[in-house]
Amino acid sequence: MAEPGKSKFQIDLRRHLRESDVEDNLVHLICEIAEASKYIINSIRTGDLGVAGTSNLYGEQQLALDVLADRILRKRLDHSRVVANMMSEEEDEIIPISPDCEGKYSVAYDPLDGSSLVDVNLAVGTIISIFSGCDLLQSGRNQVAAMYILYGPRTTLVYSTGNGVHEFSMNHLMEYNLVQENIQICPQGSLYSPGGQRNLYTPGTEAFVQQLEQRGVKLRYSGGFVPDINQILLKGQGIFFYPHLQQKPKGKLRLLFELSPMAYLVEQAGGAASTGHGPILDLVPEHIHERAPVFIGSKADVALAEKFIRDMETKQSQKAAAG
Ligand code: AFP
Repeated sequence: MAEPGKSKFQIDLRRHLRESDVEDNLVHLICEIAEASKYIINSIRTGDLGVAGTSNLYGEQQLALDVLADRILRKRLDHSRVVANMMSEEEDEIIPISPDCEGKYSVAYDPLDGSSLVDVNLAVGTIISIFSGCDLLQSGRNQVAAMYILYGPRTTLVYSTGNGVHEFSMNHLMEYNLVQENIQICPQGSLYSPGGQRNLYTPGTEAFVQQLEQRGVKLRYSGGFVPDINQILLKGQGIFFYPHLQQKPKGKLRLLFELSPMAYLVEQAGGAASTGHGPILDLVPEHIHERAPVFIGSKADVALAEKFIRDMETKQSQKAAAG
């Protein structure tokens, strides 16, 4: 990718997209989102950490930063001229921008995932899922791109348009320059990120975690989906899970805004993303705020989680049948 004698690290985001033959309107859209992140960074660094006095559809109190980040992204997408529909985790309904779908894209986004971590100075991120045309209620396998921006000690951007996963870092001029291309995840890892409450795990998940611990796998969990997934991508190994819990069969994370885009990126990097029973990307959302359980990361670890869950469910149904 880099010209002879020119370090690939001087390749900025727009050039990388163009040299990867990404369609012009999609190049423009991804670069507009990257531009918006510069204003979101500023709001994180200097913004009001208080509450906005409103709550989202989930009844979760919206922080001023949630609302601010949402407004920044909405304005950019609205004025981009290439968006047909958009949907924010912070909003109740799909926001129509243009009735003309031809050559346009629809975007589902979580403007500031993990925002409650900002006031304890932990890393947070923006998650983006992009479909071609007007329809957002599609299987995640139909995404044409997914990306996230991670606001941590460094601000980094990771994207895929279906030809590998590539990481960029923001420099002192607030430009995103290429750090690495074609990130790959090994089949088995040595770290795990267990979300939710362990005492509410179902027997299959509990048995899977005990096996990880017996194998000496290390626990690494920040409480932020973006940094926790970024860790697995950049270390090239590991598994994150926010499983189905007793009385919460769907877990916590949202399919459209969080799971589908991250599953797209992780599968592009050679990993896997499952509900515990099958691929996340095969799910077709019935409504925009659908949740799903998730096991995502190193392929063999995800397959092992599915096996523990399947075997335990078989045992339980046999026990029930035997009365
Ligand atoms: P918020 O966006 O409400 O802070 O939640 C963040 C999140 O959706 C995701 O980023 C984390 O992986 C998950 O919640 C952590 O949930 P627990 O705090 O229940 O472990």
